[in-house]
Amino acid sequence: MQHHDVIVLGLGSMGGAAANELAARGLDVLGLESFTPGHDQGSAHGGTRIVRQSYFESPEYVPLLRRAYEGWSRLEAESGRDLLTLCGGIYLGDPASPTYARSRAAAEEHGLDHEVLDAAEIRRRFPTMDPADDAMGLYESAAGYVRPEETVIANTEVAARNGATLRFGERVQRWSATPGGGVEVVTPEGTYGADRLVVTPGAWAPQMLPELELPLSVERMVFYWFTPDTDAVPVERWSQEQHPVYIEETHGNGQIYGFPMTDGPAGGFKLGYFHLGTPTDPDAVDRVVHSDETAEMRRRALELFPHLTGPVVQAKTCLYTVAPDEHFVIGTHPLHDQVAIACGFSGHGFKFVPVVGEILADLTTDGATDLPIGLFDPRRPVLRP
Ligand code: PYC
Repeated sequence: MQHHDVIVLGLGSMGGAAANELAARGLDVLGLESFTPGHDQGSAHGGTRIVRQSYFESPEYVPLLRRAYEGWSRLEAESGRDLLTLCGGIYLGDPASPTYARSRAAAEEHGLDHEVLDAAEIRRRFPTMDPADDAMGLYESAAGYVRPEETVIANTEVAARNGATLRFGERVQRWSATPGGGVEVVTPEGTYGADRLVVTPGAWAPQMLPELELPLSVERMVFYWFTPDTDAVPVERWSQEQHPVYIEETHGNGQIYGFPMTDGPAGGFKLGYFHLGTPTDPDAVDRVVHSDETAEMRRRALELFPHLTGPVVQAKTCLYTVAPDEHFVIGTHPLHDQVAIACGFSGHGFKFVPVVGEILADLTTDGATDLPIGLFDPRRPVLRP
């Protein structure tokens, strides 16, 4: 049986980053992945993911975001790939909405560069948008987007260059802790041994960590690319040179998010609901986007973007793995010290990819990390069965 220092189970966004970081630290890494690098069956596809720092989910994420931004620059340099674009971001809604109010609180608490805009100023700066008269926006220039497929490919390429053995198209059937304190992993191709294991299963977390009975909800989400009316608002006002990423909710109308046109007019203007997914089985997802879903998305999008009236260019499904408190699940496995786990990213994890790689490498090599991960404790009460 082959034996490695560490096996990484799942080479998507977080597993790819962990494999990269562990290989860079000189460990003998085996990575196992069911699909191909940059595949579209999980949670790391669709061309763009938001990066932002004024974090309404909790100000506790901000130090990790600062660290992640350093990691994004490092990964770009190591891989030679263009991953991160800072086109600015705005989080808007009625004054009491968490999207606006908590983003502002996080920015103020951490001294992040930001501007507060009222509805008239939002309309003047971003004429694609027609927010409610009482809306307020928190604008930050240090926001934008990253390229998810390219990121996964970048991490796996750099990991392989640093000596990691990466096996794609090989689905893990089961893993177990061995009496000697190591682990064994079984796939249809063989059985592999290692001193340590990193479990980064994405939407397959309930299958790969059944012993923890984590109350995670795997959800089908949809994102859409619509064509704007560029006679009403000129094309350059929709493009990433002049348009920020955005998240909006006003008087409980359902939080939406999206991006400027990042790939020219033919690529469309991408948006989706942040939440409101439907529970699914990751191996039996309805990948068809139905006309009633598209009509509902259009209805909601028009509330903020009255000129988003052209045809749908594309629509795609994607998976979220949602924890009850929507905070990540990262730490040492509660039953096995030699196993580190990361899952439950609840639809907002991608921007953290480089720092999650570091955390998982710390947990693997030292059994602990100096990075602040208390919020993500796999033993926290809300995760208990
Ligand atoms: O993390 O900013 C985010 C995000 C928006 C929609 C889904 N995730």
